[in-house]
Amino acid sequence: MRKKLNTIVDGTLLLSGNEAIARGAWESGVHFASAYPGTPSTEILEAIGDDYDEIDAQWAPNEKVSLEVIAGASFAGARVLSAMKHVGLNVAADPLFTLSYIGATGGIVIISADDPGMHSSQNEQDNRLMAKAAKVVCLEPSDSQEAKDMVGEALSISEDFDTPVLIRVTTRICHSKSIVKVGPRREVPVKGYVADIAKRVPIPSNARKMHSRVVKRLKDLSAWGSESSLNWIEDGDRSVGIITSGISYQYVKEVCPEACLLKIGMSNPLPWNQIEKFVGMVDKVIFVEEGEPFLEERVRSKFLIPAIGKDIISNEGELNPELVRIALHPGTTKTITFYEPELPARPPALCPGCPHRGAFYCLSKLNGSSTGDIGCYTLGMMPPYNALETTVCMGASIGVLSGIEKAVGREGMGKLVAAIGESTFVHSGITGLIDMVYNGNTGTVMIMDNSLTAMTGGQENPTTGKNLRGEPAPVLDLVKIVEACGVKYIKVVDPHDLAEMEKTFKEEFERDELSVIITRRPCVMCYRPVKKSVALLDPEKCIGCKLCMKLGCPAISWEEDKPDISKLLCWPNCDLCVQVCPVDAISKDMEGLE
Ligand SMILES: Cc1ncc(C[n+]2csc(CCOP(=O)(O)OP(=O)(O)O)c2C)c(N)n1
Repeated sequence: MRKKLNTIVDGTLLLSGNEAIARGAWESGVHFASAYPGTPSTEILEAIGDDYDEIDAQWAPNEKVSLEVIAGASFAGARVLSAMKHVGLNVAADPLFTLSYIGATGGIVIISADDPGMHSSQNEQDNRLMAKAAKVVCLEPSDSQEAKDMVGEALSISEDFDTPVLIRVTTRICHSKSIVKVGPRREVPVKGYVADIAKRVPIPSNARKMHSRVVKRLKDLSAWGSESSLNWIEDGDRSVGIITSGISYQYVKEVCPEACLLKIGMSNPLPWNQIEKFVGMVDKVIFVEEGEPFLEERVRSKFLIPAIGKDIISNEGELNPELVRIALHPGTTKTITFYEPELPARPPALCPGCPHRGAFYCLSKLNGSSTGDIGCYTLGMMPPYNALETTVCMGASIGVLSGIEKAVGREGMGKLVAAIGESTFVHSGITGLIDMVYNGNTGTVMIMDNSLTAMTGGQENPTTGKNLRGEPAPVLDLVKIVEACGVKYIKVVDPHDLAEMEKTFKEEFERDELSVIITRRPCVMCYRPVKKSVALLDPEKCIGCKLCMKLGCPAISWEEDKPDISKLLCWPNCDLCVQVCPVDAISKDMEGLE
């Protein structure tokens, strides 16, 4: 459990955007929240779980389910919040697009945490476009204060206009801290469930009416937005007017504090009357926006004005004040230099003692490999293993493996298995496995169960026996689930038992039927043994064969002609190097270090 929030000084708190969103949910009477972890959104639900007991909060197995459960709670008149990273909204897109038609009984706020610059994501995706496609309101905060306030605004809009509201934040907003004025919780009674078939069952005859209502809703919202304090004009030198939103607003303010600008807080639907007023005020418009030319394309398609945007600001990566300064004042020579310390390049690596290491070591030793998924084990792609060859999206490893088999047959597939973590398997791997059973595939799926959603920082999931708040929860039995999918050959193996792991792969490569290997050992970062036993090298016995280097363990480095094992990095309960050394030169000091 985290500590409770820092004490309020004069009614303020220093909060990250994520903590501010959690606070906003609490202050505005949210009753129920659900999320699936994903950077940079994860801390929103963690903060609710840690600090706000009045909100019933829970992890969902995936984002689609998260949105569906909050939809249900909204139908019953509760105020609700669902949070996810940008790619999570793709998973939740199916309910989102229809929920837009159905609307909200209790206010619905959905947080999409986008990741420009791909600090920890597989793509850059500007979910303002998703909001537009789904025809839902999109709000864009530019600091923690707005992030908090916009949750309350979003819930009111949602209830007043009968629509889900998306709050689109970005990594920089989620993780930076700024001062936030806070207030008490406002209790909002749950309205209660009242059946309304015409409103909530979009068979075509109902859905057509719903669609007309949505079109009108967008028009009404646009008119409302022009009067709302969500969007504002700051007057200045009118030879150039800047239209901006989100974090870009802060960069503009830093670089041109006196600029004439239009700050868009509601980017879907756009406040057209206000925009018309603004473009009429200025000689030329510059769009400063991170990501896609969302504001630019829409405004330019409506008003024939001299304007520039993406021709001077890239749609790749994150913006920063320096990039904005160069774009707005190209002639200036004074550059702000941030002295970045020169750090040695450090490729990502599985942690010392990581349970995934044994599996990838054996796979690569046998010249096998895997179609991969998204989790810590994606690092199986790195040398020295080179044992993971594809990653598409969460859950795709299994479908990709079966597709390869369909294309080139069992022979052509060779020693390829699907590698997927237990959280990802529950998220969206199960259906791929069912597809394999149903369609007669013969490959091997390896579920790498480290009893935690490790990559996002160690969240609980339905297999771990604990809920969001760390309280006991029923354990989803992976073996029984896999069995129930129709798989006959299932083996649970400790990936740190290298002999057994190798034997298991060999057996499954030979087997002409679908099988599942569950590699089971807890994540070392989250389940730390008390005693820290360390590996010791006997230099007299070492023959310099470098087999231990093949483990790719960060604790082992090569020094001239012998390995060096760092006592600091060497991990308790791991003896992989002891197992691979052919001459017993490595032993484990089980007495451990203090
Ligand atoms: C649709 C989607 N939601 C969330 C994420 C964030 N994310 C990346 S990996 C991962 C799960 C990792 O857990 P697990 O599969 O158990 O593997 P581990 O990291 O524990 O080895 C999550 C939630 C994502 N990339 N895509």
